[in-house]
Amino acid sequence: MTTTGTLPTTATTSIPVITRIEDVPQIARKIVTAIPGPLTLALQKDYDRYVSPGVGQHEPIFADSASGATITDVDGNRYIDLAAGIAVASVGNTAPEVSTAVQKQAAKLLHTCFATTPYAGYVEVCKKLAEHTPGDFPKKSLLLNSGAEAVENAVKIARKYSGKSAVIVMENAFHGRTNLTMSMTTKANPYKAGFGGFAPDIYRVPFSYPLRDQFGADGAAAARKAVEEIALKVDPSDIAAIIAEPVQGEGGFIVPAPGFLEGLLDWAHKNGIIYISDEIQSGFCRTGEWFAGTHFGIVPDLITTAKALGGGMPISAVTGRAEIMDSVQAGGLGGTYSGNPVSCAAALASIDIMERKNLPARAAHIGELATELLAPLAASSVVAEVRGLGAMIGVEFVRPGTLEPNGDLVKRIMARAPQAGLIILSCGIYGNVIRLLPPLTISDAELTEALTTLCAVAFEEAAE
Ligand code: PLZ
Repeated sequence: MTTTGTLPTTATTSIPVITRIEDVPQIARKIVTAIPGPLTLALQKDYDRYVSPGVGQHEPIFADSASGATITDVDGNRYIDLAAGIAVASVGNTAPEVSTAVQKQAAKLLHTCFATTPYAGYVEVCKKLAEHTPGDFPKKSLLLNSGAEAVENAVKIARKYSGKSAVIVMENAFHGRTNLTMSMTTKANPYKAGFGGFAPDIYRVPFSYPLRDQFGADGAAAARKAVEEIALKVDPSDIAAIIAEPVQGEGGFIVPAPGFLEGLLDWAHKNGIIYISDEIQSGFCRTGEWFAGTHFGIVPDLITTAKALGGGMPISAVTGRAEIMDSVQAGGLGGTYSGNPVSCAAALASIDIMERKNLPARAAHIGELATELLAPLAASSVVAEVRGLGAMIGVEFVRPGTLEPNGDLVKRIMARAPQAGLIILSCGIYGNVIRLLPPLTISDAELTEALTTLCAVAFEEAAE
């Protein structure tokens, strides 16, 4: 049985909506115990005793296995994965080609430290990065382990090349949890509270936020304002780099208005400033292009990547103009484990899947289907906006009929999602955005089941 939505809507047409979770048939999902289940509860006891609470825990679930677009917990409950381990499992969870490549590599060569004894996999990943990242000029790469490390190194390289130190970051940015990248991140809680002193020489200016800023769709005007603020805060001749996520991730899945990034990049280049694009979350096919900046015609000088690159194994990269990358002295960059052979094998297998399955096109399709499926939510008075590029989709919740952020509702939806068989994430400076990052290999049927369920969860929670 389906029930028609009863919430006040801002749209004039009424879309038939399933508003009860139990009315959505479980096909890909399979919830067989109370959530959390008995084995989960037993594990939770040890977790509480032995794991640092600083890590945080979004869901009362312990994963046992994962395949494609589903994750199965230790109690045998199966969830549709709309998080992909924060945009990592873009080629699918435990993709067989990635697992096989990892197993083969693990049996052959686990580690040498690339700087000590190089191996082919690292070089091949750098070649693929040069091919797929934007820009028709010679490019070189440096491989690392995490996103934060990539951002740290991009800043180091920009400083070395330019001989300057100031770094411009965006309001709502997230760049990582190390001292420098935490300092570059906006949100105090949970990322910065109590963790100072922070790194110096970082200046923050507004990012385009079409829903909330005064410039709306006029990205060029938003860029002029940002540039004006930069020049007030620091002399342009002291700036090494400007760094921005082309679509902000943790900050709220914010897609800047057309003209904003272009304006920033143009100003950077006119002032001899290196432009760094942080594509750690938005990169590798997620938005319907290999890299999100391409939607805006952005060709950065340096680009940071991680997450989907490794298909589930830890690896990240800084890729950039050869001239800039060549400015660093030997031994100034890297690390013991950076570009580990097994991670490189995983990255090569992942990139191969992205190429063969044309995952940018798949991401674009997911975006279109998701927009249709989320239309009932978009029309509801508790949602200000459903936005995104390709398969990077945010739903921003507000108090009915206002723009006042509704983080409480998002918390309730998040708490309910596991019982409904969904793995989802929130984001946003006010914690009021549900973000959807499904594996790009998710089937139309799985996506339909997941988003119909999500709408039902949101409607049930909003009606309370
Ligand atoms: N830059 C744009 O999205 C990681 C982390 C969320 P690491 N984002 C998800 C969390 O709770 O820690 C991220 C990102 C962008 C940098 C990073 C940092 O990447 O691999 O987590 O270090």
